[in-house]
Amino acid sequence: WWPATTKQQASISSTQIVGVLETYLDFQSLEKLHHMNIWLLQVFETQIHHFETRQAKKPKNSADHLDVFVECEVHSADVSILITSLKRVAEDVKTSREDKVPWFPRKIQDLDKCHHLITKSDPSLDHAHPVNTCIISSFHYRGDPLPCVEYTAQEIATWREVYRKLSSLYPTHACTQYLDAFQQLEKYCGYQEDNIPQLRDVSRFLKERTGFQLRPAAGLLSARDFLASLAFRVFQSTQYIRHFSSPMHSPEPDCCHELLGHVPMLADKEFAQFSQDIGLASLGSSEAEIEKLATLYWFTVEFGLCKQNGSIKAYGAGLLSSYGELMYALSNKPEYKPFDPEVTAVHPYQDQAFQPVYFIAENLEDAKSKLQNYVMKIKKPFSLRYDPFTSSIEVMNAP
Ligand code: HBI
Ligand code: NLE
Ligand code: FE
Repeated sequence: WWPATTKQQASISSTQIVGVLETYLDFQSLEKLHHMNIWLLQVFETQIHHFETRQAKKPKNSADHLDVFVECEVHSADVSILITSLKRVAEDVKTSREDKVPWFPRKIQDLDKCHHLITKSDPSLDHAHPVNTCIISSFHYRGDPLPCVEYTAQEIATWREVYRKLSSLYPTHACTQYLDAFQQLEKYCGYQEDNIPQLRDVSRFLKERTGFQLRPAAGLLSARDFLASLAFRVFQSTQYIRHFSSPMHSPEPDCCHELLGHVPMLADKEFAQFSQDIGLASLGSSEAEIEKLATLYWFTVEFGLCKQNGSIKAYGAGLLSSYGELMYALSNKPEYKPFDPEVTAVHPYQDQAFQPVYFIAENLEDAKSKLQNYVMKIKKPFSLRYDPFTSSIEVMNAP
């Protein structure tokens, strides 16, 4: 990882990155450079091209102050994620690309470039987070068959516990769309307490229902990459399971969350369209817009509630895969607000424990049309249309 301890400045121009490490050229800085090179190699499949030290323009405390310039090339798809990463650790990040449109996938094959992982915690140190025991899924290319996993007896035991507890709650807590699909999945897709369904089978099932397909993801992806894939009706799904010590809640996605939370809802036509609409809105959007869309996604697809026959039901995947939070969300203890994209998109959320507030939609159709109204107002210098025949994006009035 790019060293977080040194004060840094960086300026970025199109495909060229110049990092200025405000430090002396000593063993420590060489070490840091080495780390940076590994980071660039692993995350961006690139390396440092040019390395140079210069007399600092604005020496601060020390006379022999040096700036270290680092140059490398990255794919244009990676520029915005690199900027975001740099902003986390650098004092000052300047870029000449801020006003330009960030790269986005235009055809489904381009999703091979949408795999940037973000790390929230060290899973080996924190048992609340799922342990990624499989390195499979890290380099999956479109067209590869989805990998099948042989889960251990302990992993199946975790699944069994999660499955049993949750399926006892669904009849009273889940929305009807969920219940319908869940029944189908039990009938046709191997959903049962002693079997963790394989992504391959589930993907085939979804494809027939709504055209959605699964793609294996190695972990939590950047919001930009994750949302972009939704534009193509591709859902990036983890394949490993949560730690056995916390079956009732995991702060990060795992296969229980994907299979029990997301998959049944993605089998619903209305919901599939809603998901794709958020994805389409994210393409070429600014960082600030992505943040709002990710928040909307959070309070709907992940933690959404809706009215149904005079009561409140869950349709959010983060609720439908967590016994603890599903109980809590419908317990009347948390705060409830009506779903309104303008309000919801800027509402703060937290991703480590239960939500303090949930947004209630009138119904899925209403949520969908409210969202469509919202995304129409996002300013972009072009308009987009998804062509389902070629699985590609048509861009109109391109700059
Ligand atoms: N990555 N693999 C994966 N699964 C998710 O559900 C997910 C993600 N990245 C971001 C994300 N969800 C959301 O929190 C929004 O930021 C889009
Ligand atoms: N809290 C959810 C669960 O335990 O399944 C996962 C949420 C992922 C965003
Ligand atoms: Fe999720």
